[in-house]
Amino acid sequence: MSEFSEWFHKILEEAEIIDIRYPIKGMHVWMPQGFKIRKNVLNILRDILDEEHEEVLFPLLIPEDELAKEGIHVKGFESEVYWITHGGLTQLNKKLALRPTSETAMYPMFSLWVRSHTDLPLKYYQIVNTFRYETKHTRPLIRVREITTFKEAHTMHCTKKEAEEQVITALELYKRFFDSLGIPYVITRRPVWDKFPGADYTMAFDTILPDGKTLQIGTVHNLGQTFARTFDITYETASGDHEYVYQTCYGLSDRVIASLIGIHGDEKGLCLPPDVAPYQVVIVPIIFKEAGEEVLKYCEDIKDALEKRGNLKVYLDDRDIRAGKKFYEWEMRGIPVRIELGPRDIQNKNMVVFRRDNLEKEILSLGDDVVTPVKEILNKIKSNMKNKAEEIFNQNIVSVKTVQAAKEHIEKHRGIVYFYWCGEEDCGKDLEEKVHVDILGVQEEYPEEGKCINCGSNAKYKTLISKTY
Ligand code: A5A
Ligand code: MG
Ligand code: ZN
Repeated sequence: MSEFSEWFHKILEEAEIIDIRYPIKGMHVWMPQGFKIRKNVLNILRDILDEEHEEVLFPLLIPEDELAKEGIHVKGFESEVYWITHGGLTQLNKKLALRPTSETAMYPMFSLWVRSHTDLPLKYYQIVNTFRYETKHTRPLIRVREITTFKEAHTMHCTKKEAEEQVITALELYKRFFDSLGIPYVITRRPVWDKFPGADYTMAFDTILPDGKTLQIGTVHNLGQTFARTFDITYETASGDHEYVYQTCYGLSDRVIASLIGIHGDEKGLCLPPDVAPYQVVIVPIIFKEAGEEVLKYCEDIKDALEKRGNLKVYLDDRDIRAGKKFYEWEMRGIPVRIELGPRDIQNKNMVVFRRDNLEKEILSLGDDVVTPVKEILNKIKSNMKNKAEEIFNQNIVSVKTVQAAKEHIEKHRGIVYFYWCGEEDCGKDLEEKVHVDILGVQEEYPEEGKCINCGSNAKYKTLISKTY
């Protein structure tokens, strides 16, 4: 196990994010702290999506014949599908698949729903669990067999152009989402051999985890008319003709939470952006026998103000254990701000504010307005965390001029390496083998008279490679 993977497992357990001891490989239990983080992340996501999508909920099970209809799609997923064969003692005459993703559950219904061009565009999403019998090494939140938090959006449009524009829109929505979590990313178009089964093309977001390997954290697919033809999703145009719709779909998963934890965490444990932390503030009263009640009263007033006027989530930790133990626990759990308050602070009309992100203490004056300065600190934490993550991320993206240099850099430093490439599949796969990496994808940027780093023919794309999860 790598150092990061050890840290990751330890923190998932100690911070009570998930319990991985559930007796099915790749399937885990969300614990209360983890569940709170997940809920807060989903709130942000729903707020963004609800601006232009509607949320729906489809059944978990997909009939065998529907799943099999789209040939390329089913080929891509056949080795990963879980099957239900029995209802009680009765063998089903039609097997039922646990959805690995919901195209083949949704699109037969879309075919019933879409009638006229006036119905379009339609933009739906659902957040559900999906099942994939992954054969690669499973890892909590990163590669699971029950993806417990699968957000999939599905859109339909009249024209090819509109679908292409929706891809751009989806990328913008995801950028906003990742930005708000301080998760840095690169966006590339996946090579043809790595696109979503059935898609015309796939755009992907990748981030870098602390061990230098990249993690795909979101994908946006332009499906063209492939599924529309298979599932007969047509609309009537203004002139009365019947046309197939153009479709897109885009998805996110538990990996968002994995990267949130991995990217912001440190040797003390979790470090959570204020917007998704279970509590933004924890108050620890420093109690000595004589002054206990007065200190607690002050703490409760602060909690009240922060909650009612500040609309913050606050935990007053008045447990009868050593303050040092509380500090350790809340630091490990990544709570952004800790307020410490004892008799001496009250005397001096001060309170101590500890920032989890930079481990620094500030003294705030007690009395007048505690809400504004605490909110300011939370904002600083948010932007500091984002900047820090981006700085490290950018340091881990470098350009190279030769295959040998790519190989040496990746071996030594991991991260993302980029160069110019011809775009040919044979050359690309040869490159992947030589450098022991994956081609993440390409960006539309041409060198004036550049040559492919590998085969020497004309270069077409800026191309990013890395060791991937
Ligand atoms: N229907 C489309 C959106 C779809 O299924 N796309 S996808 O296959 O690319 O999955 C969407 C996202 O789910 C991926 O970008 C990846 O971030 C995540 N994902 C895929 N398999 C996963 C797994 N086994 N565990 C955790 N996350 C996974
Ligand atoms: Mg897969
Ligand atoms: Zn080439």
